Amino acid sequence: MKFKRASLLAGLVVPVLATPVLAHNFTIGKIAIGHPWTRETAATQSVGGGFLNIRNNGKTADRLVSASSPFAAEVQIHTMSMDGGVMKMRQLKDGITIPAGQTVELKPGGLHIMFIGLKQPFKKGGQIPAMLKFQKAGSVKVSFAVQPVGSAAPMEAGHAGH
Ligand SMILES: [Cu+2]
Repeated sequence: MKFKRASLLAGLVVPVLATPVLAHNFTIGKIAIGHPWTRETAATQSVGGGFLNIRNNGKTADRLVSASSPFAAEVQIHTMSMDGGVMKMRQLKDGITIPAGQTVELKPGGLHIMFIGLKQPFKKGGQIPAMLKFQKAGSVKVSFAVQPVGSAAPMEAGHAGH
């Protein structure tokens, strides 16, 4: 918080980036998942983005095919890109390929998990349980750490259409 106050005093608008509180990891077969996180949501918010790193330590490609969570009516896999200055999202119905020996990053402004129809607001410091299903490695239970809302979150505008 000290950092935020200093920024305000300087008269600058500095995005306060959400920093991981603690690293947490999950593995299933050759797939290693690093620090799934999401953002705190407002009471009126019905969607939330989920972010994580997925490493494939195997010798063949795998694919994140679907996800689910008891905290959301539906969980989709999304991509986001700029289209004429507007952030656009679309669902990746085939999921995300994780090439052999590579890491794919799901992060704000790019690939992400989309929690839709939130059953309760995501509270800062909480954990959102979810199941990620991989084509080859199978299903793995993970939890998304709820981090504070970032002041320059590009997600929110893009999610207005949900
Ligand atoms: Cu989305």
